[in-house]
Amino acid sequence: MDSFTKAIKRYLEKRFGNSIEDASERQIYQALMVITRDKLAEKRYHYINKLKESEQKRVYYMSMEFLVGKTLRNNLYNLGIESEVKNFLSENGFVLDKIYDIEPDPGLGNGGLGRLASCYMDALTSQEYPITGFSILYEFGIFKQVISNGWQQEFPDNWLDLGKYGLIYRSDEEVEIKFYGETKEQWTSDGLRIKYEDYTPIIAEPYDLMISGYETDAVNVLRLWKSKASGGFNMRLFEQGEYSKSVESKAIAESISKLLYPADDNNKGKELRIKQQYFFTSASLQQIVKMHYKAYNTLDNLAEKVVIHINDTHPSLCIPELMRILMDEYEYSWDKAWEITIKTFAYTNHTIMAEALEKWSVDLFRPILPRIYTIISEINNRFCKWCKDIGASVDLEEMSIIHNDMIRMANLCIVSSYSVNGVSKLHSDILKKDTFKSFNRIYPGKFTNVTNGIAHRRWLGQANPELTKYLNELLEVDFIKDLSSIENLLEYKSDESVINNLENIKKIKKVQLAEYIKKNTGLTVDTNSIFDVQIKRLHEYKRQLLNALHIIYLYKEIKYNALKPYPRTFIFSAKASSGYVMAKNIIKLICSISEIIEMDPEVRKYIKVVFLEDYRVSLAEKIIPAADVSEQISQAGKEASGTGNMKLMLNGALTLGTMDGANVEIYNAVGKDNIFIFGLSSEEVSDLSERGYRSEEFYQNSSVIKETIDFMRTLDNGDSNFNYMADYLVSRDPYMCLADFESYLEQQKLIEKTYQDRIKWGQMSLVNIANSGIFSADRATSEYVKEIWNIKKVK
Ligand code: GL9
Repeated sequence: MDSFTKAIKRYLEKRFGNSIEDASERQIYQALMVITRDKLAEKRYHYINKLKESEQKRVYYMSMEFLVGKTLRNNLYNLGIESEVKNFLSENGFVLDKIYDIEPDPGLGNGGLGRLASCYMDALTSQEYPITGFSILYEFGIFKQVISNGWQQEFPDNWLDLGKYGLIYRSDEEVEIKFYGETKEQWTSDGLRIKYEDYTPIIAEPYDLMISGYETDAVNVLRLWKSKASGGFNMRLFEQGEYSKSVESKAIAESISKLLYPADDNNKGKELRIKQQYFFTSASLQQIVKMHYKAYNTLDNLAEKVVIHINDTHPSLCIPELMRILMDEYEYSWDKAWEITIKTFAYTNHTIMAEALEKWSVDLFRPILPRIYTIISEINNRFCKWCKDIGASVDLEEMSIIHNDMIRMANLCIVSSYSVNGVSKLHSDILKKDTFKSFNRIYPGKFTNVTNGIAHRRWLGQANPELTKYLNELLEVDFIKDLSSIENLLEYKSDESVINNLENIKKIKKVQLAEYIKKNTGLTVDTNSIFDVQIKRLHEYKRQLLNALHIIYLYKEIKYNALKPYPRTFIFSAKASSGYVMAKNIIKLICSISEIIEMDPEVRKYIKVVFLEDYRVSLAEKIIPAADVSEQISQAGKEASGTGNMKLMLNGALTLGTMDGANVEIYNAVGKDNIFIFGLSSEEVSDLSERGYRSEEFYQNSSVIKETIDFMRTLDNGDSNFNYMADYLVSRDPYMCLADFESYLEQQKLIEKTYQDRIKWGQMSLVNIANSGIFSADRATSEYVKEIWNIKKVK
């Protein structure tokens, strides 16, 4: 620790010519980032040597998205030096929390899928498993959201400005990626060779982010690739006076890693996205293979020493890329290369939403990646032939990789991986029984489940230090090390003083959030009210609209039926994909409701609506500990798992949810008396849509629905979209909000009643915290380790 503070002082002197007394907060920030990074790099040196010596198997986790969250606090916490650094800074007149605020929140992901990848990196590192993450160094992460007159606006997020201090540039490990051009077969004295001609080379530059673990010697790495033109700019054009053309190719090359696609559960086949996918998978695969060859002098044992995990289909070009490298660069035959490939890859599916299952048109794909296309096509030919040979009565319409001139990436992943898993029990069952049923028939045992998990060290330990400290003293077990031990809390279920203490901590977190709300929206919220929270991407299937409809119902009842409900604060935070018009309309609707209520003194005594802009990891860390109610109200069958549901439960919020994704497992963990469940089941949803869902019938047949929607129309003032949204609900309602409305309402009433029984609510909350152990990312990753990857800790 002494050496750490000395290093801070030295850095300030050398870098800025400043003593700590004269330093600015910005300088302190930079010093802390750099010194922490270098300390981790030094630790990694010892760790990596042990790893190399042991020659053990490693995992490479491929993901287009890693939503890492702020790194500084996490690293100081994990290194166990947070409180010393805090004291040292405060002795010198600085507040560590203010330094933390300077760090940008790296938004290298859209939502759950990206955050899951980061939770897994953290958990695996804490458990000392050898894992390396690979992704793209996006210059601009997910956009910054600003709400203006209720409408979302997007602004660029230039996170590298201040975020770069956490990265280590490894110029020694650059690689070249080939796009376009042609490949020719050429007979040489060694046999048939593939020759690449007229291709466009792009350079991938590696930047490493150190991933620390809790109380461990392990330090893993997230490697992020940045694109660069090969050889600067075109000198020939430059000399001819074509200055702008000479830099054009450079600009195109560098656009590959320019920005994160802000699409959530929706993947349009865009040229730049194919390039991003191939860019980072090719760079990563080239590096993996090279390192392996250097260590073992052969690639024959690749599958024994390496697992490549594909996080959704976005990195699926890893598969043909490995085939290409093995055949074209290391002279393996097709059969031998294929044998290695299908033992190396494992694939996780994260969604069954049709619009999210990636497909590429052959016409778009082939010119950009001609050799890769040939390989995919050959994989498909052989697969289709194999299906016919085994004589299975199989459905090639469903299974063929290339179908109607589209390449279906999930099919490629299933055919080429030894393991395919879903992310909750329900989701994995749907994959087997429905989405991929034919595959499940021909590949018995290939499909498995690993229910998602969360990094409790961040989502409890760091986000809620008050609760952590209290539980530590009470339970006398190290639940931060092993979350399953948190179940000891159950012993205190009948202890009123414990219930009271938990309630007091919740209150502290609500007061903190109320301050943030005041500062950021100007709204004053009542910290005695129920904090009812829905925070996640804005998507119709997640049904923020159902939540909004309930608020409109309450408004009507307060205004016209003298209802005096227990006070409630409805808190929303969500980004909408920039091209998703309906999602933006739902944000507008929520903001309009908020405004109308705020103008009405009669109503705002009871209910308030807060929309917090720019949802991101660091904002989630503020909202989650303060939540009483966790809204997990997706249409059943649509949310593959959800992970916010787990974070909220861990912090003592009670779930109001449908039987969807991991809600089902939360229900099983806490029992029916400690959760509020409503709505159609996923089978009922399927049946109803097969029979033909007509929302208008629900509108006509239910007086409460009719009255609520009719009332909604009266709120329209021309600038708002109440009429438009009312029409949408009555005429379309694709995710069946109206079908579930009455049962949702019933559970909302039950919540209101239960909340007023403070002991009962406190006990339910306690039971939720105590049963959250199974949702730790340590549990989830241990399942990957044992059931899928078969790797060992680095000793
Ligand atoms: C998602 C699912 O929709 C979630 O239900 C799931 O919890 C996560 C992690 O498995 O994956 N799939 C997906 O495409 N997204 C998910 O959140 N979307 C984003 O990450 C934006």
